[in-house]
Amino acid sequence: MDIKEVDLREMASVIQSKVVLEVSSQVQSLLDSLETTTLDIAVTGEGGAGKSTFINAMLGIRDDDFGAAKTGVVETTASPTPYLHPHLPHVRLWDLPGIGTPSFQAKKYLQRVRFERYDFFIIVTSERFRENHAELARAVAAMGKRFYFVRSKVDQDLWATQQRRPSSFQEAQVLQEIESDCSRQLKREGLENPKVFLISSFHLHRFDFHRLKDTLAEELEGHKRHTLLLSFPSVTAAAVQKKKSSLRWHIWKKALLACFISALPGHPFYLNVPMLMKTLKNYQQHFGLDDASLETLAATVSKPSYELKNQVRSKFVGGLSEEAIQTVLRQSAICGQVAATALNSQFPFFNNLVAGAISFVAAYYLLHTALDSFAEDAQRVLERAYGLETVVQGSIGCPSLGFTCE
Ligand SMILES: Nc1nc2c(ncn2[C@@H]2O[C@H](COP(=O)(O)OP(=O)(O)OP(=O)(O)O)[C@@H](O)[C@H]2O)c(=O)[nH]1
Ligand SMILES: [Mg+2]
Repeated sequence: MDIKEVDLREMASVIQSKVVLEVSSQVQSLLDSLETTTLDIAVTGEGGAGKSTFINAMLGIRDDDFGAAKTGVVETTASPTPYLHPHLPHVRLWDLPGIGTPSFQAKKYLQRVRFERYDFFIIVTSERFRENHAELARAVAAMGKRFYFVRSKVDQDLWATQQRRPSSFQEAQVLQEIESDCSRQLKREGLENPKVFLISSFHLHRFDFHRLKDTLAEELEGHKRHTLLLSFPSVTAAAVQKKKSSLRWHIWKKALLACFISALPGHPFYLNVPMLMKTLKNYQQHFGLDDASLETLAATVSKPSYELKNQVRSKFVGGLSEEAIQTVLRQSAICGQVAATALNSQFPFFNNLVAGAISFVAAYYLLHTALDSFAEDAQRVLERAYGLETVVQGSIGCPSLGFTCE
């Protein structure tokens, strides 16, 4: 594995002729700003539309987990309530009060829920979009924020339609009808090109969830995009790859920092292993390979959790000891001798830090190898969990209700 050209270029622009301490603090603050980037997502709609269930599904937690949004309750949330992402405390999904009353006034509503704190709004309905939804969307846009429409519970629609017309039932056609109907309603209310996503919170890997995630990521910038890609569950193979690419982008910073810290006066001349261990643990969580995430996924797809856990084969999973990491680092350093030499020739800066440079290469290789193996595991887990359903459309199972909508 070579050190990527793009990484070398970015490193060069940070390092230039600076001294170790300056570079180290610049890289640290780059990473800090990445890790503390906030993402505040407002989820709104009428009472019972499925807002809280959608929030829990996006956070990858079960309705009865600690910290989950309450679902299926009669009374609607009275004031905006934040739900924190289990691994990314700066990501919050806000359950907003319902918008269903006839006297609804969008501007007042937005003032009351403090619209300015949200990055964007998701407007949910489980039926048709109505005047209130359109009015809210217009007011959101007038305040300089983006909005997206989610038509929830489409699994229910499919099932109901199949019961009504079993002989002519075609899933793709029903989905198309729902989508056209939603768009037509919103256009009638004066919204041009509304973005509507069909979702089932019980089957996030189906329908439009991946498209919603891609659209949101495209329309966010820089750190927020990275945060969004990490925070949403990866329910398709393509989503796993996007998450991997987004994490890969920052590996050189982690590796450089680990090597700089170890090269600073007073530090023994080896890598900052605890920092690397923490990074590996974070990767594992981002790919949903930690125990809690695997248990949740197993419960969602009604499979025994050991079936999913058996798909996790990376040697980096499950708290590697410092010693084990050191061994891997030593192996990586040997593999990376050639790259280390190349690195020294590009950055004369490293000449005085030969051991540091080798450490950099070792850390860089370690993180790349770990990321690749986590992504492979995540892909295997998805395949075992959803089978061929990792393709986006098709038949849906409704295990909790004891029937199959095929
Ligand atoms: N079949 C199906 N049912 C869903 C889906 N999403 C939510 N539900 C069900 O719809 C009911 C209401 O869901 P909630 O998430 O509590 O709805 P809400 O919008 O938060 O409701 P309020 O807080 O009362 O406004 C619950 O019984 C959910 O299980 C879905 O995607 N498919
Ligand atoms: Mg609710």
